[in-house]
Amino acid sequence: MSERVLSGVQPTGRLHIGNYYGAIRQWAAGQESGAENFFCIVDLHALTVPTAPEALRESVLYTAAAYLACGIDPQKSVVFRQSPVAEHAELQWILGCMTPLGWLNRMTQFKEKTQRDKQLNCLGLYSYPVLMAADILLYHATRVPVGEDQKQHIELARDIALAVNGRVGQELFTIPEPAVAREAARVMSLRDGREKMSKSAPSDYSRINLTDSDDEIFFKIARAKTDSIPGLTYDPENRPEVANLIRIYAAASGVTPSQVEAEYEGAGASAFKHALTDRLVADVAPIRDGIRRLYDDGRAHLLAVLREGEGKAREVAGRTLREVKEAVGLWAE
Ligand code: AQP
Repeated sequence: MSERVLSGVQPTGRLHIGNYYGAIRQWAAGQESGAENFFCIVDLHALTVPTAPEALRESVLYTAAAYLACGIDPQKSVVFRQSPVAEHAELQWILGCMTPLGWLNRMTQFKEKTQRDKQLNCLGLYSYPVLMAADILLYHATRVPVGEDQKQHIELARDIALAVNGRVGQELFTIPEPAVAREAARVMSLRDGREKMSKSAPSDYSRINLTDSDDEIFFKIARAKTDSIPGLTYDPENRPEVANLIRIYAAASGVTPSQVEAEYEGAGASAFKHALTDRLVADVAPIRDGIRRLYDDGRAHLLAVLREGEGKAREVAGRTLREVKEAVGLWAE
């Protein structure tokens, strides 16, 4: 079978440069590789945190606009919502019955999210990685391009696939490989270099959104936390905020952190921040304009793209689910 790529974003708010450099930019570039591509808007996952119904529906459309504005081409990739393809939820149940609790107890994202917000203690958040395994295994994905924070979940999907294959005595599921972007594997907050840049962080100054204006990007980078050590040195351990800015610059320019360090060694923090702002504006401005155009004027077009994608996704997912039901002893028809 040819290579098949699957990935997704939770429609939980405005996308930021971590989502772009860490995940979506890889998806767009990979469209030319000859692989089959499935890009999902994982709206069932978004229900794991409290969300107003109208805001969630809007966020789904906004995320679809962002995918297209970032270069995902519906002629080359299947773009779809998770919830209309009911096979995701159905396979999740079957996989959940075969996933030891100990495996889920190791998941760091659940621990981090529930520690940060004590209200978040629902079963859905706990079993989130099993739904994610279903998302991936339904499509026999060979490669899953994600940020580093999701790598542990892909490893769990691999473990579940191997365990189920062993249990039913056949190669029911393809074993997926994670693909993590190098410099942008983990883009950190602009306020705290030890925290991941995140859509749901309370301060908008912690992230660069894909819809930020040029002025907002300028002010956010100008106010981004650094330290009092003179000069620009790449030292992630002792200078996490400066190292983060260097890595963002490297990701935006396609160079390594040491090349950035060499280029700006003698420059002051403000000259480096100006150069970084220019790089970010060059990447974000066309995406921002595309999102605005598609989201404001193209809602019918976005829904048509999603519905067409859902038709294609259902064909593949339906076939896999029938095979799984057969293998585990359920009536497949
Ligand atoms: N800071 C990041 N650096 C690199 N990659 C990142 N990703 C997310 N944040 C960063 C990658 O983007 C894809 C979509 O992520 P998601 O929205 O489904 O969920 P998330 O990982 O939980 O992202 P956020 O922004 O932190 O969202 P909230 O605040 O809603 O939880 C994934 O491939 C992810 O790795």
